[in-house]
Amino acid sequence: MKTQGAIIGAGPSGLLLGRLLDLQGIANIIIEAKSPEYVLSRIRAGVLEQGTTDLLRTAQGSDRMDREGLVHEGFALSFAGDSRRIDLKKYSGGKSVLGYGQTEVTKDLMDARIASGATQFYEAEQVTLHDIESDHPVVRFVHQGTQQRIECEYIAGCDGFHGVSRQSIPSDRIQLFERVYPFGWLGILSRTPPISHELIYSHHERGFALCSMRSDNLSRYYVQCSLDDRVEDWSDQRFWDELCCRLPAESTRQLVTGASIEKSIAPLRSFVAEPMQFGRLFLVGDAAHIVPPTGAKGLNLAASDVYTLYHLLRLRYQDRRHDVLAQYSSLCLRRIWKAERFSWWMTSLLHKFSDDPFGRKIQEAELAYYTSSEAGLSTIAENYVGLPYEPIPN
Ligand code: RFL
Ligand code: PHB
Repeated sequence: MKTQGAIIGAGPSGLLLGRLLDLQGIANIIIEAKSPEYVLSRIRAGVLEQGTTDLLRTAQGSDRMDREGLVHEGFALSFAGDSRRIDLKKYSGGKSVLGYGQTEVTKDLMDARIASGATQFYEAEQVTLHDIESDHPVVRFVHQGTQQRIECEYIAGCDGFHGVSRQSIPSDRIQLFERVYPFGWLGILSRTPPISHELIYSHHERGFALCSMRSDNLSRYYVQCSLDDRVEDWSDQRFWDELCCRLPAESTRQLVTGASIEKSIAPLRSFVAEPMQFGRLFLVGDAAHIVPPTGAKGLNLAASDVYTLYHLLRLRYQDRRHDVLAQYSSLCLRRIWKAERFSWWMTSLLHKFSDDPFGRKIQEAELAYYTSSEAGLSTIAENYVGLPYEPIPN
C-alpha cells in the first residue's frame, strides 16, 4: 500500500489530523493498536479551549459538540474553606472554554472517518517504523493475521505516551524532560446532576479535589490519591465521603451521590521530548508531551500540534513548500512549554505534597494573592482558556 501520510494512533490527535488532511485531499491511512470500543472506553479530558473547538469545526466534526457542549465562562478555586470564582470571560478578553468529553470528540471524529470511507486499521499488531530518515518511510504491522506494509511520505506519530513512534527515534537524537508527581488522581463518573454548573478545583489539607461534568445528568469527580492505592480500595461510599470532606461546606449541600459507572486511577506526570521530529516522523500530542491534568491542557495541546502539522502539510502539498516542515518542532514547543509551566503551577498550587505546614501556608498565600489581584486573575484566565497559537509561516 502507498499513501502520503501514515498516522499511527486513532486517539483524538490521529483522528483529527486524518480528518483535516482528508478534507484537503491529502491521502492518509490510520493504524491503531486497539479496537474502536476500547478507544472509546477511556474516560479522559473534559475541557476544550476555543482553539480546539475552532479546529474541530474546521474538521466538520462539530455539530454535536456545538449542540451538547456546555459553555463555561468561569470556574471556582476553593481553599482554606473559601471559594473564589475565576471569571474567565472577564479576565481573558471575552473567551470561555467548552465542557465536552474526549470520548465524544473521538466518537464524532470516528463517525466522520467511517462516513468518508478513508482507510484505517484497528487492532493492528507489531507496528514498526522503518527508513524514517529516507524520503519513503515504511510502516509495517500485522492485521488479522496478515503482514501489512505501507510506504508513505510522512509519518505522524499520534500514538500517545506509550506508543512506538517516539521509541523509534534513536536515543542520542532526542532529549527527554520529565517530572513525576508523588500522587495520582482517582476519578469517577456517575449518572448524577453535577454539584455546580461550573468546575470546582479545591485545595484541602487532605488533598486536592475536582468537580467536573459531562452533561446535566453526568458528573465527573476526582480526588488526589496515593500512588499505592488501587481502585478496589475505593468503594463508592469512601469516594463520596472523601470528596465531601475536601469541598467547601456550602457546595456539599448540592452534592448528589450515586453509583459510579467508571472508576480509575491516573498517575500525574510532566514530560516533553525534544525535538518532536526525526527525519520524516513527526510526534503529535501525548507521544511528545504529557501534562498533569490539573490545567486541562493535554488534549488541547494535542489539538494545537495537529493545527501546526496540518497547516505545514498543506503548505508542503498545496504550495510545494518543502522547507516549512523543518519548523514543526520549534513552532510547537514554544506553546507546549508555556502549557507545561501552567499545568505544573496549577498542580503545585492545589495538591498536598507533604505534611509540611509551612508549604501549605505558602500555597494558601499564593492562592490568596493570585485570586485577589487583577494581574493574577488575568494570568490564570488567559492560560486556562489557552494561549494563542503560534502563527504559521507563509
Ligand atoms: P491518546 O489519546 O493516548 O491516543 C493514542 C492512541 O494511539 C494508540 N496506540 C497505538 N497505535 C498503533 N500502534 C501503537 N504501537 C500504538 N500505541 C498506542 C492508542 O491505543 C491510542 O488510541 O493520545 P492523543 O491522541 O495524543 O490524545 C491526548 C489526550 O488523550 C490527552 O492529552 C488528554 O486525555 C489529557 N487529559 C486532558 N486534556 C485536556 O485537554 N483537558 C482535560 O480536561 C484533560 N483531562 C486528561 C484529563 C487525561 C487524563 N488521564 C487519564 C491521563 C483527565 C485525565 C484523568
Ligand atoms: C474532566 O472533566 O475530566 C476534567 C476537567 C478539568 C480538568 C481535568 C479533567 O482540569
